[in-house]
Parts: sequence; structure tokens; C-alpha cells
Amino acid sequence: MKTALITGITGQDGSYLAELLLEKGYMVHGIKRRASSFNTKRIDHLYQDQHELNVNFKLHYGDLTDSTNIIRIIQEVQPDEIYNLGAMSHVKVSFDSPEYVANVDGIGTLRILEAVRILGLEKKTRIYQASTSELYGGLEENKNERGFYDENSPFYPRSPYGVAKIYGFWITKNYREAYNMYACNGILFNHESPRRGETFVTRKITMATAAIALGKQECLYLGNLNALRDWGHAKDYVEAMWRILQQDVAEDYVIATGVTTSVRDFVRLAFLEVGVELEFEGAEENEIAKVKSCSNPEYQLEIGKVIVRVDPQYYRPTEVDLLIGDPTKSKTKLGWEPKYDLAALVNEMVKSDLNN
Ligand code: NDP
Ligand code: GDR
Repeated sequence: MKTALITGITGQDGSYLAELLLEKGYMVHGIKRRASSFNTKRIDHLYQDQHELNVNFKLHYGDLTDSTNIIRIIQEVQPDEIYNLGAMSHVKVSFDSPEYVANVDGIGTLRILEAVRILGLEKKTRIYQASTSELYGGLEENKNERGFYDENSPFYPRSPYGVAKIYGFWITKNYREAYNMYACNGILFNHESPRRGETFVTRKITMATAAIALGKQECLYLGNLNALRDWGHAKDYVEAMWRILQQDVAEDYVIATGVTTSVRDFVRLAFLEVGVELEFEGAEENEIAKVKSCSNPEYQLEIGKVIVRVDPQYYRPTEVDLLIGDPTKSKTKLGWEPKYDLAALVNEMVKSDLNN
């Protein structure tokens, strides 16, 4: 039985990855933070009474800012694989807490790598680092000749989050080269699901779509509607994380769908799921979306009603305008193929939020 340790197990990806590894027969350990209220709702269904026999899921209190805690947990667990998913992952919030983000997302990665080295586990333990398309920063001139970002595209991060993650990227690569450790970066483009945090744009949109359709919310306020993102499903992306650690040689991989969509079009698609066609008018902070038609008699939305507005408080000091990833390497070398397309993702998210 292989043993895995997941930091960030209470997050979107951590919860799907834990499910995947349990299905594959792993003993799964996770690090959760102490909080004043429960923060384990995404993994409560995996909970096991530690008094039972054959327990294969165990949580440890910890924090990526605490080296002693990280060393002690890794010493106790002796993992074959570590998935470092723990992070302050919100790009906009990183402008409010830049030092904290550097500590958790940047130095936190170093703490994991050093712990493995201090404990002499370099040969045993494989490490996955949750790198991100935010490293590219969306600069037009840095795309490859086919118009995508790939493993060789230059980085130009545009937020304290991106800058902290670039440290995580390079320190992972450096430890691989310096100490011959099996340590890899998955450069993952945006991935979403019904478990996505409520303040990321897709989830904010699907929650509002459901609430507006059901008459529980009047209007959805968003920031930059022009931003373009390559959105996949988190379930597909955790499968890629696992595959990255099963190769003969440790390497870095881009995980993406290769399709990009604007925030505005995501809004359009989400409302179409409840039978509402939207009409956008105006520009920048004056842009609005009105109900053009409503084919679902269950939802009594008045034609012409404004249900989306721009609120500049959601703008970022520096924005990543466009992201589109080239998954050629992961498809050919890892045999990775996403099962969801955007339509299926939006459908699942809106359905789930209507149920909620
Ligand atoms: P989430 O924000 O859903 O989850 C983040 C996890 O990190 C949570 O479990 C959180 O705990 C934990 N965490 C936060 N701060 C600390 C800390 N100081 N010490 C230990 N754990 C901490 O993120 P996702 O699941 O979406 O993303 C997983 C990883 O992948 C992150 O590193 C993210 O930056 C990266 N990434 C995500 C992408 C995406 O589109 N989702 C794309 C590319 C990279 P708590 O629940 O207590 O807050
Ligand atoms: P992102 O995701 O910054 O790409 O980071 P987010 O969903 O927050 O933003 C995507 C784009 O939508 C625009 N936007 C809004 N964003 C939010 N959150 N709220 C709004 O109201 C809003 N209106 C417009 C943003 O400006 C942006 O352009 C995610 C995170 O999961 C990171 O951890 C991860 O590394 C990257 O994806 C890849």
C-alpha cells in the first residue's frame, strides 16, 4: 500500500485528490489547519473513526508556515508521495496579504522540500508542487508559435500570488536538479467544480445564477468581464497530478484544456442552464446584462431586468488578461485526457448550486 500526504486536503483539489488516491488503494494522510469552526466540509464524507481497524484516511493538524510541524508530520507519515496543494490561492486577496502569501505559497514549498531532505527521504518520497498558469501572467508575446502557453513559455507573474508561486516553482526544480529528488511542478490552468471556493469567479457566477433564478438574489456584481481563462474540471486535473508522480523521470507539465473563454461568456452559459438568455450592453464599469428571454416557466424572470452589473472593487491592480494552455506534453507523455468540456462543467456547477 502506497502512502500519500496531501497539504491543502480541505480545499477543492485536495478533496478530489484524496478520493482518487483512496480509490487507488493508498493510505491517505492530510494536513488541515486548526480553525475556530469546521473547515472540513469537502472531506467529511471521507472521515474514518481512528479507533476502527484498517483505517486508510488520517488528518493531522498543521500549517505550511510551521517547519517543525511539517518535519514532524512527514517523519511520522514517511510518505511515498507528497502533494503540496496548500496555499492562499486567491489572486485578488494576495494583494491584501502579500507577505503571508509569500510565506505560505513560496517558503511553504521550501519547507516541504527541506523536510524531506532533513529526514533523508530524498530517494523514497516523490513531491508534487501545485504550480499555476498565473506564472505566465498572460503576456501576448510569451505565447508559443501556436498561440498557447507551454512548458517552455517565459514567466511574468502579475500578482503577489503569482510571484510567491514562482518561488515555489523554481525551488522545486532546483531541489530536483541539486539533490536528484523526484520533485515536479504541475502548471495547472484554472480548474473548477461544484466544490470550488465561493469567491472564485465561476462559482460566484453559478451560485448567483441559481439564486437569481430562484428569486433569492437581485443582481450579480462582477469585476473584469473581458478576462479570458482556460477552465477545466478539478476532477480531471487531480488525475493529472497523480500521473505526474508515476513517471520514470521527474518533469514539469502543463495541464490545460487548450480552450479559452471570457468571464462574460461564462456568465452567458451559466444563465442559459436555467433557460435565461442575456443581453449585454455598455462597456467597462458601465456594462450590464439584461434578461432577453426566459424559456423556463419555473423561473419568473422579468424581460429587460438588469441582473449583472460591474463593480470595479473586483478589479485587480494588475490583471492577467488571457490564459490558454497547451496540453500536448501531458497528453502525449502522461496519456492524460480531460473527460469534461466547459459545457459539462457549467452544467454540473449550476445544477449543484440549484440543489444547494
Ligand atoms: P483552495 O483554496 O480550494 O484550497 C487551498 C488549501 O490550502 C485549503 O485546504 C487551505 O486550508 C489550505 N491552506 C491555506 N493556507 C494554508 C496554510 N498556511 N497551511 C496549510 N494549508 C493551508 O485551492 P484549490 O484546491 O483550488 O487549489 C489547490 C492548489 O493548486 C493551490 O496551491 C492553488 O494555488 C493551486 N492551483 C489552483 C488552481 C485552480 O484553478 N484551482 C490552478 C493552479 C494552481 P483551509 O481549507 O483551512 O483554508
Ligand atoms: P484566477 O481565478 O484569478 O484566475 O485564479 P478567479 O476565478 O478569481 O478570477 C478569474 C478571472 O475572473 C475575473 N473576475 C473575477 N474574479 C473574481 N474572483 N471575482 C469577481 O467578481 C470577478 N469578476 C471578474 C478576474 O479578474 C480574473 O481575471 C485561479 C486561482 O484558483 C489560482 O489559485 C490559480 O492559480 C489560478 O486560477 C490558475
